[in-house]
Amino acid sequence: MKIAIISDTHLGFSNKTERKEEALNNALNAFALAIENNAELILLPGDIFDSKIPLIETWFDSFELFRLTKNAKKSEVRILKEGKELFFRGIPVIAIHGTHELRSRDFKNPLEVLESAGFIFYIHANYLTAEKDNEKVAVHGMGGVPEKKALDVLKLYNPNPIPLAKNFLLLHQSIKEFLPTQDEMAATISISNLPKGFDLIINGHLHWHAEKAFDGGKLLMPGSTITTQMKKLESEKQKGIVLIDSESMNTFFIPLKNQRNLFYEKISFIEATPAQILERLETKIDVFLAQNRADLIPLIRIKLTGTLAKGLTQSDVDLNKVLSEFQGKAIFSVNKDFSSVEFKRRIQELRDLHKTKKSVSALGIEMLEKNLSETSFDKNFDIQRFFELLADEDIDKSIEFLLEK
Ligand SMILES: [Mn+2]
Repeated sequence: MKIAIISDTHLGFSNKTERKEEALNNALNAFALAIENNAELILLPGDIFDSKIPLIETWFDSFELFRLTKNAKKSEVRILKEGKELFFRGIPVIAIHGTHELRSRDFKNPLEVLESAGFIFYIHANYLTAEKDNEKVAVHGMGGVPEKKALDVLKLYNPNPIPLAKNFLLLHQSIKEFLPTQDEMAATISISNLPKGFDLIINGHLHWHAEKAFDGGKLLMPGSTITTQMKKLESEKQKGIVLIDSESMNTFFIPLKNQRNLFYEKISFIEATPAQILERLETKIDVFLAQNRADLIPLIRIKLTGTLAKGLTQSDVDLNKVLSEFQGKAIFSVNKDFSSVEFKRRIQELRDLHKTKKSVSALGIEMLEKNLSETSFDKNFDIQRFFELLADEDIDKSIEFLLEK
């Protein structure tokens, strides 16, 4: 049986921006690839929609998308639930909801609506079987739940592979090993928590393509069909669909045609001036634009970090000067996160203060000395005398002394 897996199409994503057509276009491309490659069953591990209450326009898009499968040549696969055959037209689609479509039990989620319209089979904490000739594939699934509760829900669901079939499990959660930070809010499920005995565990949610064999199973993340968060990992991998031959269990990744490129770069500076920063930024953007091979303008994400030259703050770096030059040539996400030298030095001074047992006035003179060394006052300036005048609160005389210099 030829099975196509398409994840995280996020219909309705960015629907107020210039990217408003991208989610549908990429999803149409993905479904067309599945049909071209003779998929007999399509699996969707969540986040078909970007929102749990899609706009009418997004519903309209989704109907256009699912008409592709409905009007395709009738698949020879039979879909059964508890031994009873279910009706469908064209190619059957089995889906779980993602975290974007999660609604409480009192409300219908968008996948239940799609199912009611005859476009998909929706599963949550149950399974369906797909059968053809002597082959049987059981598709189990657990829709996306808040990460904090994910491990508990998975344990409660406790899916069991059924005998004499290939067993697939659809999930839509974070998995600790794929995240950069160990955070309870971000993930509770580890690879070791994944149920055993499944031929393939298919996880949506994480938007980059990855496959990993583990003790007792194999994990497949098809990745999304659209870049939503401009993550570094996503800039290194293409968007596409995964095809599986359930007999051999071989998987093939097929990239989407004409997908938008994402370029990602982190640039750090040391005591930089705004001019230096803007020049580097401009050069980098030029390099990225030259690398773009797609017909669509690329996404460019640049993170600027490090320290600024003395006396400067973040607001002195005006990125708009450069970004407006490139208007219409890319979609930018550029952010600056500079810490000032000034702040770092103060912290260092406080640390030093802790270590030494110098008198307050000795420290005061040192600090004044340091500050003055960064100004145009010459070396002959009598710091000691100036400090004592200040310490004596003799402001008039202090100013007089400064003006003399
Ligand atoms: Mn998603």
